Amino acid sequence: MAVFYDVFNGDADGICALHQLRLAEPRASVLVTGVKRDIALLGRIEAQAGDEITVLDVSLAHNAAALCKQLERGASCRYFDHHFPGEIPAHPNLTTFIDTAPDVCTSLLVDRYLDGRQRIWAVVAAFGDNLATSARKAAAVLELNEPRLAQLQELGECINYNAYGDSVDDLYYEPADLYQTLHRYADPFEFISGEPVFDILRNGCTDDLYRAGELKPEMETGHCAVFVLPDAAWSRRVSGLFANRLAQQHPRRAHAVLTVQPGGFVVSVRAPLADPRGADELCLRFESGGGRAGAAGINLLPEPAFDRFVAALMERYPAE
Ligand SMILES: [Mn+2]
Repeated sequence: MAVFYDVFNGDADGICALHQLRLAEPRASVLVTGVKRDIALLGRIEAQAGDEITVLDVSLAHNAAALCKQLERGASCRYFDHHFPGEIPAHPNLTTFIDTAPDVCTSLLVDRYLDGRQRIWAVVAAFGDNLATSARKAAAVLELNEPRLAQLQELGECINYNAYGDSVDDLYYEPADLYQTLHRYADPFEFISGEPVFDILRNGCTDDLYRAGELKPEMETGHCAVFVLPDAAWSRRVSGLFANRLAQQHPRRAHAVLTVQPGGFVVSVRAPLADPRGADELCLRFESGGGRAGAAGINLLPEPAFDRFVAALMERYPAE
């Protein structure tokens, strides 16, 4: 019997993309996911002829070799993503929905595919990916009032928050479990008002953001700022959301949030929201760097490279 594999990023965009798709096309499937940083997900499966793989919100560039193996074995694959794909393999069993425009996320691509049938979850995801303008645009037809939109934003942020960590040990919930809990709710407002998992995430998020908010920037100009978080589980959980919050508070400034880890730092970069460009270029100048124009990162910046990174950030986002 054919097996369905759902391979998705463990962040809000990945989870909401799959949620939309499986609300529209219910199907028992094998779930393959992990923390946000776990992106080499396709290598974890061995699909056979006739099996169907759906991939959501993980870069094809990091999965191309594994994807080709699955296709050669006779599996078929639908691939939805908004990260830089590298060269897209040409294969009759591969269908791609890839768009790297800075104002789309994978859930908005799935929304396009579904003609907006589960739109509200694309709104949640876009808020989670810090694409508030796109989220509001997508939400227009839903005619939600401002407090409701704010609730969806908080939900997106809380789901997203749960994906950040070095491993699932840092997280409140394994992303596959969070997806399964969420998937019982077609209506996000019921999840918000009735699901204890949401309260736990919201409280965790508030506590971690409070701690991060106590930190002073390591470096700050009118155009960029650097924050360094200590080597702790709460730092790893909150680093992405903290970076997004900084971007919202200072839309003309670029931000780098560095989290200390043995040997160096994990780096999250956010380009200025007012002109979301350059984060990927900056990070690609360092080994293990990658991402999108508006949001990018470096998996391990060695400690001696700290000054070089700060200089590169200031050079990319100079004071006029
Ligand atoms: Mn995404």
